[in-house]
Amino acid sequence: VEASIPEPLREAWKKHSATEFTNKEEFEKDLVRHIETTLARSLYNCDELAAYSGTALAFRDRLIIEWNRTQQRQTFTDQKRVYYLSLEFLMGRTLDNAMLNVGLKDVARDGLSELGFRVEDVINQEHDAALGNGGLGRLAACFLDSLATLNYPAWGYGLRYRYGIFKQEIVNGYQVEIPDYWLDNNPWEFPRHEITVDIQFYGNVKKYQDENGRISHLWEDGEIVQAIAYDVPIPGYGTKTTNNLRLWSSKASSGEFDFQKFNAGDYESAVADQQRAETISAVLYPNDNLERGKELRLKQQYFWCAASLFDIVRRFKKTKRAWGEFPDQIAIQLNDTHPTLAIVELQRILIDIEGLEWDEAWNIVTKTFGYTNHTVLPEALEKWSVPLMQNLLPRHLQIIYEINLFFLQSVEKRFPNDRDILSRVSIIEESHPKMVRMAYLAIIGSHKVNGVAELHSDLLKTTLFKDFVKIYGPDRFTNVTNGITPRRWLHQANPRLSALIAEKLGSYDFLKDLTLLDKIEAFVDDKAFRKEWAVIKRENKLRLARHIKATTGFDVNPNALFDVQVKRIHEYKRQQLNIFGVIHRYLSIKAMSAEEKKKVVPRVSIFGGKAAPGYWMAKTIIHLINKVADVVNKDPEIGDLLKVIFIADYNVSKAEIICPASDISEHISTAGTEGSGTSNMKFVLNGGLIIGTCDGANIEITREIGEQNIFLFGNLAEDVEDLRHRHFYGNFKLDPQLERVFDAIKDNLFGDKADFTALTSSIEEHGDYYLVSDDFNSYITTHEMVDEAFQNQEEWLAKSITSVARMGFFSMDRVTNEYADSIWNVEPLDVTD
Ligand code: NTF
Repeated sequence: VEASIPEPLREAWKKHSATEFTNKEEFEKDLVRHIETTLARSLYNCDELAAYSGTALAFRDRLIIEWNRTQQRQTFTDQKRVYYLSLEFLMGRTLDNAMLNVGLKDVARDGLSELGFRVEDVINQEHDAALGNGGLGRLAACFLDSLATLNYPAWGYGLRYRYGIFKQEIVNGYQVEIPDYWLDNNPWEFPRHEITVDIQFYGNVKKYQDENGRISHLWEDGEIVQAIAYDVPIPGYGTKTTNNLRLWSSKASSGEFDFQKFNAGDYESAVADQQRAETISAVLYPNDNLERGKELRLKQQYFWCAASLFDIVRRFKKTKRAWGEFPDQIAIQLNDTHPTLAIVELQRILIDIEGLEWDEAWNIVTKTFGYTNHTVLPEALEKWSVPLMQNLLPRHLQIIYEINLFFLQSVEKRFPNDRDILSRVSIIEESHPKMVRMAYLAIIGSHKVNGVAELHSDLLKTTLFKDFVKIYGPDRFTNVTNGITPRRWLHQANPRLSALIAEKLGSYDFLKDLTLLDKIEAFVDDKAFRKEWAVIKRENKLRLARHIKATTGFDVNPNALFDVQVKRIHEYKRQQLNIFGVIHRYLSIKAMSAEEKKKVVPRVSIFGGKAAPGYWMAKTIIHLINKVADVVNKDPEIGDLLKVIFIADYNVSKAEIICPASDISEHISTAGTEGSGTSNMKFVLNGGLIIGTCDGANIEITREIGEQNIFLFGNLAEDVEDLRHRHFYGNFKLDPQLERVFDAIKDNLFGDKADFTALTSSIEEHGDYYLVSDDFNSYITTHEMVDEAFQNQEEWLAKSITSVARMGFFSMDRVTNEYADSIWNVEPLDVTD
C-alpha cells in the first residue's frame, strides 16, 4: 500500500525530518531522551542495562535514518540486487560494531563517561544475537558486513527464531543446554506488521484447463501460516550504506479458518492452532554439519523460502519490467542447500501463478540462483523423504519430479551408453523411502556452484559432484575461498593491535583494503614496534586470563603458551586428538625429574565449543576434557606447567576475547573434512600462530603466510581413503604413545573409564574413521616443535608480525567482490548524495 505525503506538503515534512547526532552533546541528548521517554527511567533509576538500551536506541536512530536513505536510493536507482538466503545469521553483539562502523565510538565513550558509565561495561550488557551454529552462520554475518561496506545493494533473508543456539553450562563436567530466549527488548529489530505473507502447507493439487486451454495446477486447501517481517539494519564501515536483513516470524493466519472455529466455541483448538503456527520460527536446529530430516525443519525451510520469494517477486513486479529481466535485476545466493526449495518455489510462482511457460520460467530460475556448498560430510548432505514432501508440499514435489524428468532426459541424450549415470545423478534416490537429494536439485537449479576453499572445491569436483562436472562442464563449478570481516575480527576484537597498525600505516584504510597490511612487514625489525606488539598480545592474554578466573575459578599464568581450540565439538574436528595430546603431555611431565621439568614450556590448553544436544560422542569429548582439567589443574606436581581450561558457552562475543589472546590455535580436522574453517583466519589475523592439518583454508593460509610460519602435521587428504580401507581390513595398529594415553584412561585416572569407552573403542575397535591414531605421532612431534619455537620469543614475534602482514587475502571484502564478479554480476551503488 502506497501512502506518500502529497508533493506540496513535503516541504513541511522535510523541515522536521529526523536528524543524526554527530557530536558528544547531541549524543548525550538522544541518550537521555531515550532513557527518560522510550524506557521511562530517570537519573535516579538508570543502571548499566538502561544505559545500554539508551545508547543502543540512540545509535539505532542513526542507523534507521541511513537505512531509509539507502533503501530509497536503491529503489530509485533500481539496479541489480543480491539476496543472500541463509537459515543462520550468527551476528553476535551489534552495539560495538555499530559504533565502530559509523565511526562514533569515541563520541559514545566520552558521552557515557560524562554521565557516569564506561563504554566497555555498557557494551557488555548486550545479549548475543546467536541465530546460528558455527562457521556457516558466522560467514553469513561477515557477508552482510562486507556487502554494506562495499556498497552492494543487498539484503539478507532469514528466520527470526525465538530461541537461538542454546546456552551451554558445564555441570559436573557435562554439557547442559539452557534455552536462549533473546528477544526481550532487542532494540535492533523493526517489526513490520504491515509486511506479511500467507504461506500454505499440506493440501492437494488439482489439474484444470485455463481459459486458453492450457493445463494448469491449483494447490488448494491445507493450512495457512502467516509470515511477518522483522527488519534489522546492517551498517557498512565508513560508508552511508545501511542494508537490510529481513527475518521472518511465523504467526497463525487471521483468515476465516480460525474465526470459524472460534465462533463455533472451539476456543482451545483455535489457540492451539495459533501455537502450532508460532512453532515454525520458534527454534534454531542446533546441529552443525548434520541434518536429521525432521518435518518441522522442512516447514521452516519452506516458510522462509516462500516468504522471501514472495517479497522479492513483489518488489520486482513493482518495477513493471518483463519477466525475462528478472535475472538481470536479481541474484539469489543459497547458503548451503537449506534454501533449495526457493528454486522450486520460484518455478512454481512463474508457471502456476504468473502463467509463464515451463522453459521460459526455468531459464529465469537457473540464471537467478547460485549455490554454495559448505561440506562434503555425508551426514550433513540434506535429503528429504518423498512421502514427507508429498504430504507437506504436494505441488513442489510434482515440480521437482518434472525438473528431474527434463534433466534426466537431457543427460540420457548426451550419454546414451551410460545407463548408470541416470540413477547416480537423479534428484530422486531410489531408496525406501525415496529421497530428494537437495544438493543435486541445487546444482541443477543454479548457474554457479561454489565450494569454500580450494581443496574443498576440488574435492567437490572430483568426488561428490563428479558426474555433474561431466554433464555441465567444469565452468559451472568454482571456488571462492572464505574470509572474515576485519572490522569485527581485528578492529573491534583487538582495538589496540588495530590502532598500532593504523599508527604505522598512517590510517585505518587497511580496514577497507586489508591487502594494505603487507606494509607492516617493513617494521618486522623495528624494536619499538615489536615491543608494542608483544605488549598487546600480553594484555590480550591477561584479559582472557581474567575471564577464565571469573568463569572457572582457575588462575592461569599469562607467560605460559596459550594453546586454543574453540569451535563446535565434532569428531571430524578432532578435539579428541587434542585432549589425548594433553594427556600425553601430562603423563610425560609426571615422569620427569625436577631438572627436566625446568625445561618444560608452560602451557594452558584452552577448549571451547558446543556439542549438538543429540551428539553423544561430542558430549563424551567435552566430559573427558573437563575430567582431565579436574585432575591436571589440581595436581601439585604439575603447578603452572600445564593447565586445562574448558570455557563454557563459546559464542561470538567470547570469540572476540579469545582470538586476540592465543599464542597458538588448533585447526586439526582429518584432512579433507573441513570445508574451509574461518576461525583459523581470525587467530592468525590477531597475531596467533596455528597448528593444523593440510585441510580447508589452512592450505591457502600456508601459501599466503609461508610454511615457516605455520605448524602443519598429519596425513594428507589424498591418503585418507587408503588408510581407512586398511583399517577396515584389519591392518590397524594403535600408535604406542596413544596406547599409553588410553592405558591412563583405562586406569581410571580421569574418573570411571566406562564413561570414555565409546571414545577409545571408536579408535581401537571400530576403524578409527577420523585417523586419530594415524596422526598422533606427527601431532605430538609437531607440538614439541611448537614448544621449541616458543622459547625463542624474538623469532616467534617475527612469525606473528609477518603472518598478520600477509593475511590480506582473507578479508571478506575480497570474497564478496569475487562473488559479485563471478556469480552475481552486480555493481556497487554509492548512496551518498
Ligand atoms: C561449514 N559447513 C564448514 O564445516 C566450515 O569448514 C566452513 O568454514 C563453514 O561452513 C563456512 O563455509 C557447515 O556448517 C555445513 F552446514 F555445511 F555443514
